[in-house]
Amino acid sequence: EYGMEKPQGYSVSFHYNPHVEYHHFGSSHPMKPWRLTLTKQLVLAYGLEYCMELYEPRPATFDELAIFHDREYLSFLSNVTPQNAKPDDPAYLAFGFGGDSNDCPVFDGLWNYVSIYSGASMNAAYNLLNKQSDVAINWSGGLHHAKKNLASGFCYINDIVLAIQLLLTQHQRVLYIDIDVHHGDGVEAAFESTDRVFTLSYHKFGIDRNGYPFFPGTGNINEMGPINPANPGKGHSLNIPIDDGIDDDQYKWLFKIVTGAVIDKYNPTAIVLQSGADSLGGDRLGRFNLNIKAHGFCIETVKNYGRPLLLIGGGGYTPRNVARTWCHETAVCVGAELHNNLPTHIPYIQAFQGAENGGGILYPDLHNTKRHDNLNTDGKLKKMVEQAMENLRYIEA
Ligand code: ZLS
Ligand code: CA
Ligand code: ZN
Repeated sequence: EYGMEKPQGYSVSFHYNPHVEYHHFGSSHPMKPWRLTLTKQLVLAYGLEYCMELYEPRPATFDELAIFHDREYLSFLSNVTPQNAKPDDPAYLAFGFGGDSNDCPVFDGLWNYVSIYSGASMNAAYNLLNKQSDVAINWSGGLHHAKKNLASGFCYINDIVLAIQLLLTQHQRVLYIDIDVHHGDGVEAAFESTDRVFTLSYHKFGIDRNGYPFFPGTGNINEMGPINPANPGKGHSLNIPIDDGIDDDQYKWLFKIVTGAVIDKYNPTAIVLQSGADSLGGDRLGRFNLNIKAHGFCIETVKNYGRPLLLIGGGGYTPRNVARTWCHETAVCVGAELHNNLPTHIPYIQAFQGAENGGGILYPDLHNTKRHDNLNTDGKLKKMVEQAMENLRYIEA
């Protein structure tokens, strides 16, 4: 049945509804669902579909989304269109749409878009629950900023929270790890009152020269969930604030030591990993300086713990490198090594060719696209790790 051997009893599933690709936030908006087309083309060109089970999930329903989100918010989201939107309607701004930044525009097919990516994360979670797969992947999800009644930072529905809620029906402790360059604030907030979910986010944190904090402005090392003696969720969030320009070796060291300590101490029975690709060097919005293989090292490290793993996308604003990274990480999951020369028969091969687009290879050196000096010294990172270890004291043995 399969073109390649897969390890006995180890299975990876890929949850993808291609209709997600055809949605547009607007021409100047950095979030490009089209990056998912590029990702899929690379995955298929390398033949990775023969190493995993493919699923085409249905969109989530209103009632499924209401397990986390407020119904009033969902009613608004499911009815608003570019034609009927009234930007002066108080509900419009109160629910996070439009505004000065216009991070969350109302676009054609918005409801369709959010139900498709959410349906895929939920389908992936069910696959883990049914033990149909050991690793379930949804690159279209990972929208970690959405709150129960608020759109924020390009995120309208929090598919991660919905998937974790499903995992909680069978798992006593779920670990959420977030390597997107932005703080995973929506997931952290959703589970701030429970000790059954531990959230761990690595992100850029700090005030820019222009006086604005890097979005969303939260996630300092001392933010660990409301420290109220009556809150069982106290101390069950760990934030790792990082400065501009962190390099491969520093990030790998930090990720391995901190994530390892959390997994050893919390001992989760399922893990959800948000793999936002905006932590790569050369990202349009990001500030870090990671190469593809250093980003993939995080996925490999987590996968090697052998717990049921839900792997989801997130940010990523230089589409050709998002596609390269998520293709590489799909290969990491199935245990395949990919040759550096891209297969020549890929549709959209031009997107990867030419010196400025990575020269037709899978692993271009993204340090070449460096735009941010490294402000992280080894000394500062060591201090932060010490603080992080202290923050784990609320986890009960
Ligand atoms: O984590 O930084 C912001 C908000 C503002 C409001 C004030 N003005 C002056 C600056 C922007 C504070 N928003 C961020 C959101 C980043 C969301 C990341 C999502 C995720 O990766 C998960 C998927 C932000 N950064 C960049 C932009 N917004 C942005 C850049 C360019 C544009 C075009 C479209 C829209 C308006 C012009 C836009 C937003
Ligand atoms: Ca993060
Ligand atoms: Zn991001």
